[in-house]
Amino acid sequence: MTIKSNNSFPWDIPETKPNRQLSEAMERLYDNYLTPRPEDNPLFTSFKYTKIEGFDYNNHDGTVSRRDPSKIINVDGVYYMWYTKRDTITPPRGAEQCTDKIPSTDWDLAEIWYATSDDGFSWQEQSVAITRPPKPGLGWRSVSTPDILVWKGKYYLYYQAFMEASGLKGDHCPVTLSSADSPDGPWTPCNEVVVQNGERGSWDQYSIHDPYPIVYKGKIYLYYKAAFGDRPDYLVGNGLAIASNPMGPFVKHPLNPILNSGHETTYFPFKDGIAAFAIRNGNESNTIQYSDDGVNFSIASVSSMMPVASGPYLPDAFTDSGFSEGLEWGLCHFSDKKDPSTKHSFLGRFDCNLMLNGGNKDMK
Ligand code: AAL
Repeated sequence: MTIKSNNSFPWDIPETKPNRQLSEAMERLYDNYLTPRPEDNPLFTSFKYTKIEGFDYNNHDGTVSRRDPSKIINVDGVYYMWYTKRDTITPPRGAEQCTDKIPSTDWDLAEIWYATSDDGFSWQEQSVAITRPPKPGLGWRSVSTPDILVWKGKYYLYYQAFMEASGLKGDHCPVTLSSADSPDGPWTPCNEVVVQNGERGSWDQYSIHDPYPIVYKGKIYLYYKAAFGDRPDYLVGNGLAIASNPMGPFVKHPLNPILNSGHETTYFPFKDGIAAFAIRNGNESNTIQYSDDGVNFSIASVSSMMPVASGPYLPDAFTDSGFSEGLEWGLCHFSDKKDPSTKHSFLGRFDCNLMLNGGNKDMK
């Protein structure tokens, strides 16, 4: 007798294990056969990448960089996105050779700019949104890696505020914010640290990177990345800090780190929980994870070629609707090997199928 597996396998499998020796693969199949196949798994997807139009990418000498795009929002039919832009007299030359004009890293001596689009494929760079304040202002050396929060009709940009050249001691920085009444600005800096580095000896003592706010359970859930030790490519983790208003106080979750892997942060409301990309670093890199409480994540699927430093378009990132369908596209880092001018820019749009009822998940 065979039973219809609920995984719509192309073939039925016997209800009970045959009483003969099985290969390890067939043992695993029986042990996990209720686990959905990737193609049927709502939190599995592959990714497709498309070069975006509109930015001037003739930057063969690395003096200009665009990177670390924010989440994308849509206001009155226009898509908005903020990102790190560096435009310096030389390419990055490392901590030993950097000066007040020569950057140490790709995100040193940077500002935060924004761009708009009608279709998500062709973008128009608008202007600078956040400039560096004069020394010793917060972020005087560099402001980078922004993300957006829309809260009670106002707009908030959270970003890394460097008080020294990245790389001098490490990639050390806290997070601050600027606010505006319109996505086109003008932006007013709060001139305070809103997510503090951890105390001495804590996992997030050196850097609070990639601030990523969404609204969940009536509060602001701000996810971030930090590195155990002081090298950003060392053992990294993601943390969570929760606040009742954009200026904080942001209270770090006692279970931090809440992801044991992952570099830049990408989280999205999914069903009544929160899903996450773990990319680039760690034992669980290249996984898509899910939590039903925004804190305790487990691996939902293993993927590949995941978007690096992605800024997804999430229509319900701030609606706190209690039930979300998922994610379909966004922007990310994407260098075209054939085109050296893309080395310091994100040119990529990613498309995926992380929609709850999105059908076959294997992007053709
Ligand atoms: C990015 C992010 C943070 C780091 C650097 C710029 O990919 O992880 O922003 O500081 O790299």
